[in-house]
Amino acid sequence: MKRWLPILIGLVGSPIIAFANDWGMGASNAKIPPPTIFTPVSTPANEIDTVAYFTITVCAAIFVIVAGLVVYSIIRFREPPGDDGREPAQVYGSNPIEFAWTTVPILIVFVLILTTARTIYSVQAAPRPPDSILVHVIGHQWWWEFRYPELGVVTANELHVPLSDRAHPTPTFLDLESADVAHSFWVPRLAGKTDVIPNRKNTMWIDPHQPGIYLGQCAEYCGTEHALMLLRVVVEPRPDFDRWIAAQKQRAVADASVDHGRQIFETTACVNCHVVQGTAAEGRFGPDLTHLMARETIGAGAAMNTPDNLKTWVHDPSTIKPGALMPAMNLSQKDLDDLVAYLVTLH
Ligand code: HEC
Ligand SMILES: [Cu+2]
Repeated sequence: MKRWLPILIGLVGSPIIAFANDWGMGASNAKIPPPTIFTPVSTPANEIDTVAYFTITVCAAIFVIVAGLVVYSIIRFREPPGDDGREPAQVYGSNPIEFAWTTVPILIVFVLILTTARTIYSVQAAPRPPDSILVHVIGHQWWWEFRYPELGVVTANELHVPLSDRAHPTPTFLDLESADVAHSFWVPRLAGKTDVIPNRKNTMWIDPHQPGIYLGQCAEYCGTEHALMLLRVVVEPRPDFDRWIAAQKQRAVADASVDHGRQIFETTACVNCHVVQGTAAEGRFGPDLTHLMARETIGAGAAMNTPDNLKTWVHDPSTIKPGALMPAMNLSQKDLDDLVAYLVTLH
């Protein structure tokens, strides 16, 4: 039993870890299909799906042949009753056998390399068409910043992109950069992982064929809250996407009933780390809050965006996301209530 234990833990443990990552962590994702590479809805993910199935098929065939030969040999060449126990004649240095078991694996590996290389090339070489969307993705510990330089919009953690019609593709091209350490941008149903490396610009693209919400996650260990550096991509038909862009471009309108909360926001350290367009808040260390309420989650998918969770978050982010790089703000209960009353007006 002892010898089997590590193997058993590996076999049972790795799927559990994978599932926990997909479904267990962060805000409730019950309605969103789990992220897997086997249900692709975008060309780069489709290509990966094809290579993955091809590789699995080749490996499965090798497994069946090798395991079959082993089982056959065990049964066929058992020691017969009354055997004298002497070794049978041994064969050394058979050139045909040596040749066969060297060339066949080399050929198989070569085919796998060529198929993979062709896929990588066809995905990476795709030119950027003129009517595509451009987004700068900036990885931060532990959240994602999304900037649309051609549309004048900045948001966080929930990337909105238009549906890409196969007849008239409107893909989204992503430039990926890091504000601190290495991260990796991964939305399994849309494309492969792309590393996000300090002082380097990597690129990738997606052309989602189906509207919906697609879950993603940072895929490169980047510190304490790596596991809660989630993201979602909201794919919507072009008119909805245009409406979202128009709404994001609007500036905050002062609502007199939440003046006190707004005052607290503007006179507290919040302004050093957050932007609210149209106010004194111009900090870029944390997510842009101009349209905070347009997001379903806070803390990069750590919790749903409800007034209660906002209160808990602003009071002490580490109760929701231990180690998050926003300090506990230690406001009085009244100030906290008023501040959150202001935040929930940021549509
Ligand atoms: C030292 C910088 C800093 C200060 C000061 C700060 N924050 Fe933050 N804030 C952050 C960072 C960083 C995050 C992202 C944390 C994460 O997701 O890991 C964040 C996240 C948030 C979020 C969640 C946004 C989202 O979309 O996920 C809200 C809301 C927020 N802060 C409000 C406030 C308010 C209100 C104040 C002032 C009372 C404040 N913050 C002060 C750095 C700061
Ligand atoms: Cu990470």
